Amino acid sequence: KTGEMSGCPIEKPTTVRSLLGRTNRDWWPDSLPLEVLNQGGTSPDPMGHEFDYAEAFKQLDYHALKADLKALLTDSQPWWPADYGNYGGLFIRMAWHAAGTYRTADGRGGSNSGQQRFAPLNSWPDNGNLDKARRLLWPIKQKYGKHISWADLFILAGNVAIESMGGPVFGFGGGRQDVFEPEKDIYWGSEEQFVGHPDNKTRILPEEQLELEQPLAAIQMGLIYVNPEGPGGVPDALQSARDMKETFKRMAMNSEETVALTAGGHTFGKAHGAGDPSLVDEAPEGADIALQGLGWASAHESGFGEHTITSGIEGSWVNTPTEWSENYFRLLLDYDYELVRSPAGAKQWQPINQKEEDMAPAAHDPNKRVPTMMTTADMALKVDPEFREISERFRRDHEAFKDAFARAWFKLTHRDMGPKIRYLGPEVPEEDLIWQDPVPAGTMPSDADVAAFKAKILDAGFTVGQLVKTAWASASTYRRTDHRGGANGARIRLEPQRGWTVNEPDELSAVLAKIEELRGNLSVADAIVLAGTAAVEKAAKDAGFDVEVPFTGGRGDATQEWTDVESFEVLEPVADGFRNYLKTKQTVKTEELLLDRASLLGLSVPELTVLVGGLRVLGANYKDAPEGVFTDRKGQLTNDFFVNLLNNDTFWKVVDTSGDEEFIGYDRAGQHERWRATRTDLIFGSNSQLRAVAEVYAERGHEEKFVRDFIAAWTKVMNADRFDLK
Ligand code: HEB
Repeated sequence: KTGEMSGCPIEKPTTVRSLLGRTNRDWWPDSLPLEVLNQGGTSPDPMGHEFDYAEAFKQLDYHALKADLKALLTDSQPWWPADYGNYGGLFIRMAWHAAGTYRTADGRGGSNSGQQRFAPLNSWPDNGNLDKARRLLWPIKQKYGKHISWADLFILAGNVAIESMGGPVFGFGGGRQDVFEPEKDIYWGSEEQFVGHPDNKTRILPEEQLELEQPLAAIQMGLIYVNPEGPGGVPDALQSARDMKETFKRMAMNSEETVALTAGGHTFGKAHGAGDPSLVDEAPEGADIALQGLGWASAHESGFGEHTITSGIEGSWVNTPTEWSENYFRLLLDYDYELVRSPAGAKQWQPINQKEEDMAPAAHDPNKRVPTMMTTADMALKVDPEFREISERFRRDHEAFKDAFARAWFKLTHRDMGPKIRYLGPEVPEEDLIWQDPVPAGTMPSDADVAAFKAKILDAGFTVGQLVKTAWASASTYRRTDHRGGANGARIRLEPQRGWTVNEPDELSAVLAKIEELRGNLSVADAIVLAGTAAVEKAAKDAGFDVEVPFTGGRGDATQEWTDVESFEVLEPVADGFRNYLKTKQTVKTEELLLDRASLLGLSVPELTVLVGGLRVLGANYKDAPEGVFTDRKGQLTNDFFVNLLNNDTFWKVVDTSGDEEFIGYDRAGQHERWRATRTDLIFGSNSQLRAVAEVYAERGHEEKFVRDFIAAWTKVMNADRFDLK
């Protein structure tokens, strides 16, 4: 099942996997299959299409909400009593785990849609007892209703907790709109058991170099990042540092940010491992119906309060777990530590000969003092030379630590919200931050400027395909997962994008130079989109359709200085099926990579189909390759791709030399080569659902529908990042 194919004569990569890996249905086969109702275009979202969260948020009494959150922190509930009489630590951990699933490779995960409410995240071992944190918030969520989303509430609760305990806060931006179903498009890995399960196959040994599959950013299934007890449960702090660096990097954090976040976070709250972890029952998604969505019911004594079992590690990091302090680095660096076991049996580190005053109050008995602890991951901040240097600097310079923590926390919790224009509320920081990919505001060009440029660029000697390709290259970097990329800013003319292989750098720079020369008052970003749009319009006219292709100007031009080259590198496509481009063969099928790109662009099945068919006949292939160009009038916007693909007189054979990526279409007699194609072309005839849509576009009477649908999908992509438009 895991790809061991001994005895199998056909040589195939053993790691072929689907784009999605294991899904919720694999994990929880018995959960109610509500997706049967999400058919025929019905949505599980009760708020409906018209709901405008930004508008609803604007009517929120933000300060009243913050006051209610603050009051909740110390309003301990008998069914889940607060440690030290303060839920602050729990809420910070909830916010961090909501944001911490973000990964740079595909922009997925993160806090921006409230996914922690749904499987698998609601049941990840690492999210243990965060169901209680969310349930504690329910009365407040209920009170403010549509004016605050769960997604925003998770993060705001974390902010209020930090602030109310005296910690530094950089700001808050609202605007995370809730979804009402689990993400269907996210790959969480191929492991068949969660971390901690005896059959979890991932055994990362300390001496092994970490081989973490892309795009994952956690070491094992069910963890947010690393195993607190050390790699594979081995308490080796140096190797833990190695894993922390890799996983935090994949969430866009450097070493300084990693140290600041971990130390700042563990300045608050405690870990829970009061007893035998085998007494803890099912996670929420598989739990008893009477528990009403809560999980991890524990049969250890009372099951809560001083008896709580979460990670299995027991104790607080510092002697003052409900106020911001300098104690984390002091205790970490001043004491020597010995390896001990918690009452739950977890490996953790305890200060040797700890002074009474450095011990912490017991979480539910202020008169009792207990030793503090460090996890193996915390010990990494002391043992790893690079981390150590940062830790010592932060200890000497507390202001630097405060600033670094506040900024890193803000980045952690806002990294997947896209440009600053999407942030809402009175606490949005003024300062621009480079990871927000800032783009200066543009101005709306005049109709005359638009018309003049269109005429000039169409007359500049480029093919329709060249202009279309350039606009596509600029706009199609957009990903709705973290709202990065897109045509705004014209970053296609900056490093690193202008050098990406998929963009054919030499040809691109020639087209861009001409666009720059002719653009007049237009921004470069507008001119790039307009050049492609004008070319599409011309292609439609040449095919006999007198249609207008909408263009909305107003984009700005970003600068190289405000472009974080390294952080843009992850946006480089390894494949772009729309341009029939494949950098290197992946373990995932090439057509799945096309699907992934379409998903990042937020396209529907018909939009995906019409775009591919249209782009092929316009001549937008990478290097102008012949594959999929099923027409003898390239450059005209016709439905020829579909008509010829579905022609019963053509049969297809794989071209032996290239494995299964390239095909030749022959006439039935097998004599004459008619067309060349890739997998991303042929999938539209082979997959039954895509074929059904392709048929619509190939049907007589739908020639104009094809043109109109193509233009609509094209416009959607060109404007995908126009958050300034409504
Ligand atoms: Fe943490 C808690 C681990 C990072 C914040 N943590 C915790 C715990 C553990 C951990 C194990 C316990 C849990 C229980 O309850 O039992 N972390 C960890 C690791 C890491 C981390 C491994 C990586 C390195 N954190 C972090 C961060 C943050 C945090 C970054 C933020 C910023 N945590 C936290 C808090 C807490 C914790 C606040 C407490 C909670 C309570 O109190 O409840």
